[in-house]
Amino acid sequence: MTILWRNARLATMAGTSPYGLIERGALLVDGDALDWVGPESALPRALAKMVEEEHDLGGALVTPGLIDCHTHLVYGGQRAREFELRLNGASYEEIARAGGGIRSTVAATRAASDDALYLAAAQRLATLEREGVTTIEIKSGYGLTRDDEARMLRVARRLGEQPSPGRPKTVAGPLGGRARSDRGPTFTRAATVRTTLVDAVDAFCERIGFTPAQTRRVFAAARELHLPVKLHAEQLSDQHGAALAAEFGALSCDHLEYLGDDGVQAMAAAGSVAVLLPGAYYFLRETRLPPVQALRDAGVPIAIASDHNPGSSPALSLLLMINMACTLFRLTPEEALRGVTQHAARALGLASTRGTLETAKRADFAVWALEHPNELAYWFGHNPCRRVVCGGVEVAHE
Ligand code: DI6
Ligand code: FE
Repeated sequence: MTILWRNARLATMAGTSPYGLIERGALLVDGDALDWVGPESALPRALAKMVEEEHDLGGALVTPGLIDCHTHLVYGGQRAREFELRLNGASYEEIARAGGGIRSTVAATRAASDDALYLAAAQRLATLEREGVTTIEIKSGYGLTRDDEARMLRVARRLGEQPSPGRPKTVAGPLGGRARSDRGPTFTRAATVRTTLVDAVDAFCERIGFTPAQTRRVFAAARELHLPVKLHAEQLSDQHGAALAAEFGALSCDHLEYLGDDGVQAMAAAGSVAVLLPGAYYFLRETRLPPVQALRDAGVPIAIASDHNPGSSPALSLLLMINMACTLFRLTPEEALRGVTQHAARALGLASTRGTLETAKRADFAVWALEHPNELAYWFGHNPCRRVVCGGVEVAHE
């Protein structure tokens, strides 16, 4: 089926012009891919003849489908009580050390059935999708035994591959098999057994997570399995995790509030993406800002994600993260939008097929009741997304 989506203002996010804007643009979709992208007037006659269905978008803004490149969408329970404790004076790290925090989510996740995990995550996913998200990464890491990690990963795969009726075509991005606490060796075996469930390996390198030495062991195991790595690095302290991850050619290093200049340079040399997570910064009431200007100066691509998780970022709006990346981290609206499209795709190792509107990439895009892409950073608490197309198929929303 060849479908023409025409009369749109396209923010392709390709090339170097602002937002890759194309006025009165058109997208020709063949199956799940973009067959042609450009100004409507330039559509070659031979291609125009092949059009079987046509949609006039009435001048609406179209962007690539948004990509949430760092989430922990699958877990049991929630941690509102912990939020209360923090507001009564306890710190995030204190709660973790006292056996709450991450460990309480591990217990709730182990206790939940597969279906309960699936249903809760599917609802969260539907919320993200309604804002134009077409690709997400889901990390495991709340199982911490071989079987429980595999269970989380199977639920994540099911979210991507078996959409429920009426909610067609959700695409799950790479799953981060991810590890935490002092259980590195256990996790490593889990990854070994279940490589078909894992697209990348992540770890939480922190005083309350893996030590750098344990992280190195996890990464060494990932390398043997030819799996790319990424890292929760320098969120609460500088463990020089980003430099370690860069040694392994990390796809991305995420959080980075405490990243030092050595880390910035190592990431630049390795080509790693800096994934900034304003939801976690905000929800933990962090005051130390990630070194945005140093990352820019070094030419490190910056992505933005929700980090959706029950402890440090129960956020289910990538649009709000775009706004917060601008207000809290001082990204420009264009940088923030590249952060959830082009650079987010790169953080997942999917830059060749997703993240921009270009010929031969996947037909993933969102239609907005907006005039200009800078409005995606401007409004907050408002969802101007009108239509979502994922893999060439329009996603129906109730
Ligand atoms: N990812 C993590 O592993 C921690 N923060 C983050 O961004 C822990 C999340 C949690 O508290 O459950
Ligand atoms: Fe995270």
